[in-house]
Amino acid sequence: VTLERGLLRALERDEFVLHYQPQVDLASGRIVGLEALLRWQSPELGLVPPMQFIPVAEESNLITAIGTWVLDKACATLRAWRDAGLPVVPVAVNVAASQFAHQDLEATLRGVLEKHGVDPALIEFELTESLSMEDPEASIAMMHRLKAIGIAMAIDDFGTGYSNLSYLKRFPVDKLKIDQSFTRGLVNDAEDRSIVTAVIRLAHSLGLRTIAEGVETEGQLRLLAAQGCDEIQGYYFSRPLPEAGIVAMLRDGV
Ligand code: G
Ligand code: G
Ligand code: MN
Ligand code: NA
Repeated sequence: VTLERGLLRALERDEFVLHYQPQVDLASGRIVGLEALLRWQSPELGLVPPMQFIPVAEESNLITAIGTWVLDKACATLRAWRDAGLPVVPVAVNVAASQFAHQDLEATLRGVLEKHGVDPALIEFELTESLSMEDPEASIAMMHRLKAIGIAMAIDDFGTGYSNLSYLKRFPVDKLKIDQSFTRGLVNDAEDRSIVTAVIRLAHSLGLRTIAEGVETEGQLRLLAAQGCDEIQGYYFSRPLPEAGIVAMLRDGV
């Protein structure tokens, strides 16, 4: 079967799962968010990472249905955690370009939040710069409509797309995610360090929070803390984990 057919069946047979990676506040050391990361548990192929199927889903029109599944699952999980008395934190979901271009996204988001009775402030959308730049005016209008619902918004992989700063000023976003390619070079590459420093200053001067992705070492963490980066995400603290692992962390109040 083709991958596309497999993805359709995966939706029908409920073969997708969400893993969650903690986002940690550098000042308090506490988990202040989770990024939801999609995996496909295929009976034939095993655990398929998103890099192998998201592009296929984007090319077909399956990404909209998959994106809705992700949002629904994240909200259902947040509701279940709240009902279990766990201290919940906001969940960030990745939004694909074609999903974002879809006018139904606003209604889908409203519907899913209402269905599960989830506070909109507990959902964050991660958008890439390139997504936002495909049709900047339409993107800005959509961002404002989504913000009006009450969710948070972050620019993912910041610094790797078109960094059009005049648009960045107009995006109603809350957070910049420093791409892991810059984090990787922090300790040994003076230029990566300069870029990270500049991005943190830029973000703060625009009133935005910063999170560094792909933090793997204590050295990277120390440099980020010294530069005033707000949050970190990466293997240094935790890999993306299945729901049970995250529940244990939330319960222990990490
Ligand atoms: O989870 P991983 O570690 O492998 O993620 C790889 C890529 O897949 C990242 O660029 C991430 O943004 C993307 N990705 C993960 N989950 C989702 C999702 O639910 N929707 C979309 N559109 N992309 C996702
Ligand atoms: O593009 P996006 O930022 O949404 O995707 C995050 C990707 O980065 C996922 O594939 C996730 O598994 C991966 N990731 C998360 N933390 C680390 C890390 O510390 N090191 C590396 N190399 N990858 C990471
Ligand atoms: Mn992301
Ligand atoms: Na990223």
